[in-house]
Amino acid sequence: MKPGLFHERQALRPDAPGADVNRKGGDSCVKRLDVVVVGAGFGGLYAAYRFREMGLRIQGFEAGGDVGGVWYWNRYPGARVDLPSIDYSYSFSPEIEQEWTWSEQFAAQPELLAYFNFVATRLDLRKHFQFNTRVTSAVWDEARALWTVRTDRGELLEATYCVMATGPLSIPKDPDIPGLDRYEGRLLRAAKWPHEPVSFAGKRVGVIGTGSTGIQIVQEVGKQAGELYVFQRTPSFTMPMRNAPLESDYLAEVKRNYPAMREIARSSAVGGLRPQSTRAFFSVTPAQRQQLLEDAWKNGGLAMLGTFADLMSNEEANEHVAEFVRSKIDEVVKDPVTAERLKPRGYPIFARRPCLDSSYYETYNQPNVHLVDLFADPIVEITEKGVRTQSGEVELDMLILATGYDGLTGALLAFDVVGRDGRTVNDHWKQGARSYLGLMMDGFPNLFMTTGPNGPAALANIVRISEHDVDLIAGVITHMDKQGLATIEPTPEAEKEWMDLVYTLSQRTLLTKAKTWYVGANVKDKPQGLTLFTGGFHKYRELCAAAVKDGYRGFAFQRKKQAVAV
Ligand code: NA7
Repeated sequence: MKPGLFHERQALRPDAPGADVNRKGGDSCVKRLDVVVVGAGFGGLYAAYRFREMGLRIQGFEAGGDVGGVWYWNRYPGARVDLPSIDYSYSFSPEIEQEWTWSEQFAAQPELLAYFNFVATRLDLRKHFQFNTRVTSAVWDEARALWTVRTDRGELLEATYCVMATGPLSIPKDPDIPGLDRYEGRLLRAAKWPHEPVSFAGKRVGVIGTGSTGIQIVQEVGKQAGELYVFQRTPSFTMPMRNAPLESDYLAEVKRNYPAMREIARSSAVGGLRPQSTRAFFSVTPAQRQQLLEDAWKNGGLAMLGTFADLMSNEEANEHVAEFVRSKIDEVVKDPVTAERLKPRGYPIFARRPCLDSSYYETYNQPNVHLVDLFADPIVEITEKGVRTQSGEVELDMLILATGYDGLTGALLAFDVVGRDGRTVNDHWKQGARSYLGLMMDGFPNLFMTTGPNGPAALANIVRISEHDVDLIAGVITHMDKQGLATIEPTPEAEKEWMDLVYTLSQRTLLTKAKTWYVGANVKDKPQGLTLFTGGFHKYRELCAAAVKDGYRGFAFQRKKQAVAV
């Protein structure tokens, strides 16, 4: 690895950002850094690596006990990524690409966590993080142009830059159902799963939630539980994953071709290798359409999304595809009443994150698995013994919550982030999350987000977005150092223009037509609206690159002052 860009020069400068200083007063010792990184998932780990290679003094904080982000927490049975493993991995290190070998097309959580551990160990990244630590506040110090950061362990740090690599899905959400704290059986949360194995054998188990997480849990726990009760409110569309082991010949070819494959991924709308179509749904005959959908169903994964170009813009085309999936439910599920209840209706397919399964619908043919349709029979309360719906109480030994996340904005709103003039992110986002390029907010100098709201997060490969965002931030920091600049932030006009673009593009897609975490519909009192850039990852990259090339268009800088008081 190359020595860092700033390393030698700054190491000689005692007043350089990054030098430890002792300050007199209330806080006896304040650690002075260049960058505080929050989160040790894909974004945070890469940020630590990249900034260290630049010679920056960094400190990372992570609430979990180790690296991995969502894959550290989500240890529930059946947890698995829904993108091909070879796509869902870092591209920044050819060494890692060559040394790591994926075993399955869609890796399960233990393998994903092993990957994180491998990367962290191989690049010696753990030393930059303090684990089991939550940042509780980050406050901008206008006079000294730096962030003061506090943690729940009582630390106080000062840093020129803050990078919030907090991820779009890191604040799990309990259901708003009365009585949850009364339940005396074993309560399990998908997003905070125990580290030791959980046995369901002979147990009466309930699962609330049938998004990606609930579906993965149901098909796995259904095999083991004595009785499984699935409490379903909105049914999801799910398609066959068709997971398979990766053959060594194929892997060897992948390893030979990684650079080209990554370039294709970076140039695509989804930041991945999934083929996309330019064909409009009604441009081919009904028989051809049917054949294309059948082929995609057989191929598995998200192939269905790549069958036609207009599935997310043409409601009629979308409904045809939805009906195709409903017909598949009829083919698999033997009981017609259950089949009917499992069929999603009233929102476009793919407007909620499409789920991938291996035996979800088949699970309902098992005599021990019971679907509770909460539209017909809503939950009234959780009792000491189980779940009471309108029709009666279901007694349960274990209750699993797979009820989703306060997505995109939850993590940054969970602690106090205070920018210029005492303005908080809560204030700034009162009417909905705002940002410029999904990366920065007006009034919050030197504070960056990776995979932030109003970027393409959730709609494209999160690893590609994370790498892109960290590289861009690294470029900004290098530029500022060279130019002697102290602060960067977006102008209000640039932020407004970006938000107008995000809104205009969102009106062209059907993504706004379902009640999902994408639009904030799953969190009470959350401002509603699609805070995602729907123009595609390739366009997002182009727009970011153009802004940088154009002299950091849309950003305002301030020069370093002569003397900085300590
Ligand atoms: P999701 O997709 O947000 O799913 C959460 C599920 O929990 C969904 O079925 C909800 O039904 C259900 N839910 C939430 N609150 C309740 C209450 N009060 N009663 C009954 N059911 C409830 O989260 P996931 O964790 O599955 O997936 C998140 C992302 O991870 C996914 O998009 C992929 O990117 C991977 P509702 O829809 O609100 O009727």
